Order: sequence, then C-alpha cells, then structure tokens
Amino acid sequence: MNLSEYLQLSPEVALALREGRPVVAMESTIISHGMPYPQNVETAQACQRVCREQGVTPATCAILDGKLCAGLTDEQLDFLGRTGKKITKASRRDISLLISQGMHAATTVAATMIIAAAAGIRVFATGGIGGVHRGAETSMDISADLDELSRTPVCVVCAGAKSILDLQLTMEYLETKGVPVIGYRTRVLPAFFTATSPIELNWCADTPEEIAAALRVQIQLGGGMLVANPIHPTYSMDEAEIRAAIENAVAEAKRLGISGKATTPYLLAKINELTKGSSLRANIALVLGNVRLAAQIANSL
Ligand code: PSU
Ligand code: MN
Repeated sequence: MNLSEYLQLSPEVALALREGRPVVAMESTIISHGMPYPQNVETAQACQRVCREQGVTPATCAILDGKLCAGLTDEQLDFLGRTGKKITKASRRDISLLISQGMHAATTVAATMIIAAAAGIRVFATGGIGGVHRGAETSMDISADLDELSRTPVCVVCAGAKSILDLQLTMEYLETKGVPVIGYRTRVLPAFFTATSPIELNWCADTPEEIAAALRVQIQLGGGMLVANPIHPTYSMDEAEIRAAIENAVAEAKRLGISGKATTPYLLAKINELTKGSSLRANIALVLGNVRLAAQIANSL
C-alpha cells in the first residue's frame, strides 16, 4: 500500500512525525455521524486538548477535496460537525472513488486506520468500533472495521463495543481474523456505556508500556490490535436503562427498515433521544478517557 501521493498532513502533524514525536490519530465519523452539533465539535476540540496535555500531537483524520487528511484546522472540524450526516461516511470500499472524484468524507475506524498507517501513525483513539450486528447471521452486516483491524498495523483504543452489536459474535470474528483484544485493567470486554460485559478476554494489560511493547511486535507480525478501555465508573450508565434504550432503538430500526451504513448512526441518535442525553454524556467521557490512554501508549512507543 502506498497512498503517500494522496496524503495531506497538517504542518503540525508532519513536523511531529518528521521529528519522531508521538502522534495519536482520531476519526471523524464520530463527529459527523456519532454525535449532534455542537457537542460533536466541542468533543473533537477537547480530544485534541487532552492529547496536547500529554505532549502528543493530535491528528484528526478525514477526506477533504479527495485528500487523505491527518490533522485538521478548527474550520475543517467545524465543517464536519455542522454538515453532520449529510457528509459521506467513508469506509475502505469508498476511498478510491472519494479520492478520484475529489470529494469530502468523514472517516470511520477502518478508513482512519488506513490514513494513520499511510502517515506512519501507530495509535488511534475512538469511542466504539463497528462490529457484527445483531442478526448478522441473516443480514451479513459485519463492519469493515473488523477486517481492517486484521490487516492494518495500528493500535485502536476503544471503550469496547456497544450492545447494539452482537458482542459475542464480534469477539468470535476478531479471533478468526487474528486480532489481539487487550483489556486495559479489565478481564472482561467493556460494553461502551457500561464498564463490563459477561465476555471474558484472553489478554489484559495494567500499563500503557505493556500495550506499547505488544504493539511493537504486532506491527512486525502485520496487523492491528484493539485495546478495550472501560468507561470511568463516574460516567458509567445504569445497566437496565441503557439495555432498555438499546432494545428499543434496535426494534425501531428494524421496523423502519434501516440498514447498511445508516444503521449505526441511526441507533446512536435514537439511544441519545431515549436516554434524554445521558448516553451522549457517557459517550463524551469515554472518548476523552480513550484519548488519554492512547496518548500514554504513543508516548511509551
Ligand atoms: N460505534 C460507536 N460510535 C461511532 C461508530 C461506531 O459507538 O461513532 C462509528 C465509527 O466511525 C465506526 C463506524 O467506525 O461507526 C462503524 O460503522 P459501520 O458499522 O457502518 O461499519
Ligand atoms: Mn454495516
């Protein structure tokens, strides 16, 4: 893979990479499709501040005018946040056409991993990853994020996966694809809004240094890795409340016939509406926690 002719690094990101200083990548679909305006832009800004506080350069990624951008200006972040769901949500399959047609798009975990790897960025913080959707045994709706994790040498820090997905099948798929999933100070997979799920993990780490050491090997092996960082207990949601909201949102999506790449954004917005904004507060808190951990991993790499 050589995408360097399509890359556009911000001056700050280019300098940090040239000098071998730590950089953390962040995605933009979480801004355009994952949260409402203006909290989306405020969160993106807060993520960049958390990075800088740790001495790490933030590289928020997107596709603008057909360029693979790493490091965005405030104006570009605001554009993505205001445009919201009207901007294309880009995964691996969309990249060639977006570039050849000079278009704009927000990047998912999969597309952001591609940009990060092309730029030489090894650590990437997000909220939740895409996964195997409930009912995938008939819909075959499995996020391209999972295949990307198997092939692209980037460490993705997330808060586990939302139970809008089938968590057990998501873990089975990651195992088949050879993706290491490391719990950060936890032995079970966190479930995004809550810190725990019944699913036991094979690996856990107590320090960012341990994760960085494994990442060095994984890069040589030739694939990505997933770090699951539980939401801080202060912000963790009530289990019954979030379960009810998710069940309700999944049923409503089915009733409305929502499918394909519209599914995840629809469910996120519906859950936020049903929980009267408390899921959004949790979402913002866990993203910031993931950025902090990603910055620590990048620092020890
Ligand atoms: N899960 C979340 N929040 C998100 C997403 C997933 O909890 O914002 C976004 C990410 O950008 C992820 C994408 O890469 O949705 C996955 O979409 P799909 O399931 O269509 O592959
Ligand atoms: Mn899908």
